[in-house]
Amino acid sequence: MPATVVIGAQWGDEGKGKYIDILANDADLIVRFSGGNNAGHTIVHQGEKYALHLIPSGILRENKTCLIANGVVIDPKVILGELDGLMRRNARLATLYICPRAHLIMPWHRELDALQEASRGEHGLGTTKRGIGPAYSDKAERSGIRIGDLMEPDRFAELVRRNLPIKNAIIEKVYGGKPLDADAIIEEYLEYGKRLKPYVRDVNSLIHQALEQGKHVLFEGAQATFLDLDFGTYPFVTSSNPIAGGVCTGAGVGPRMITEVLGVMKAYTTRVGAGPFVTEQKNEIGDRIREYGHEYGTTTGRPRRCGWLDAFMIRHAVRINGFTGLCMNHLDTIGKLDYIRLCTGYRLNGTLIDYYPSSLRELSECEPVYEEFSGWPSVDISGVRSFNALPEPARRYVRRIEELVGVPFKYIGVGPDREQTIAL
Ligand code: 2SA
Ligand code: MG
Repeated sequence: MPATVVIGAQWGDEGKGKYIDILANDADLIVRFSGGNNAGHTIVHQGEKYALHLIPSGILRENKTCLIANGVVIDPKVILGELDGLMRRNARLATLYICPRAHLIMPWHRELDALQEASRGEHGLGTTKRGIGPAYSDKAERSGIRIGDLMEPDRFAELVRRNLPIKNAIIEKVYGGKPLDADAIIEEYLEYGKRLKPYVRDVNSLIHQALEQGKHVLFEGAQATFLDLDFGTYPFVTSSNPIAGGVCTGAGVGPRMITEVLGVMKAYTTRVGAGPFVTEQKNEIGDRIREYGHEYGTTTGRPRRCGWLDAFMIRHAVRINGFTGLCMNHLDTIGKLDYIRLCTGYRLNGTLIDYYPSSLRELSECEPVYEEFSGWPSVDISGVRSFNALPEPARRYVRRIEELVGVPFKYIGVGPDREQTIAL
């Protein structure tokens, strides 16, 4: 019963979509288990581009089943918009099911996300303002509203009427915002509920049955290890557990059922939003990585922060997720530099440390220890399809990373296309 998990090993935007797409070929079920529409992937299918945030990447494969499990927070307007977009283009779709246990993103969550973020001023987290944090807060606080509640109109209306006065008090009195109207929300959401009804099914039992029948289940990670609520650079994190363990709680799968955990990383490091970044290069090196790697946000176009690869950080991700293999993108990009640095460890007050600091102050005081490699700026590797055909400096860089993090590479990306991949 193969169950494969794909996880971001850094701060997101590692290019998980490419490997999920490759692996979806052999999967029967493709499952989202954490996050919400703060994730994003573009799929190119028969020359057409589709931008999706909530629906799993396998949706354009007719004979597959795509599942949105309990750990995801769902903005019904967004998911229906994605479905409409797909249907308008007459795409043949996979079967899609949504878990009744998944929590809803309500209009007050979006409102509060924006108000909270604005009130933080220079201490802002740089959230995506999609209501992700407030929706997970309500889930933990036990005042959340679930997809299953939306299937029972009376119950849903009652929950909105019970919740909204409290949320409106906060919106108005704490943040000076405009209160929301319960009737309008109930009407709007019940309409979404009607349209979502055919998709709602007990997703957890579908996953269990598939695994029992020996089918292949692919768990599609969103966000990344260092954005994890517990293990990321708190508070500059998202409000869910996008690590491998998140599959257990986010999809109801026991740890022993997971057979493979793949970590996706880039040959350097990037980060969007605020927070510490030990190997950041706020200089010409960072600018060149950004230009060569087109490191600008897909939705907002904002430039990403860029720096050297941090193998100490990846080693931490290996431990937390129990990676069985790694996939690395942008080996072509980093080789365009004349020299490459690789961070092998952190020095704090002059001493090498053997743990990833939980304190942001400690993290900001850490000095990266680097090893230097030569690049291969005169060799274009974008057409290379076998490891042995890579130039010697590229092979040396790859092998050293494996040695430092203790996990072998399974795939290496040498260009954006699915075909521009070396399988090891
Ligand atoms: P939020 O909106 O509450 O989750 O924001 C909290 C912080 O988390 C960051 N964040 C992200 N950073 C990078 N990539 C993200 N998502 C996609 C991915 C990106 C994409 O999964 O790869 O490909 O479209 C993501 N989601 C949240 C955010 O910047 C805040 O710092
Ligand atoms: Mg992404």
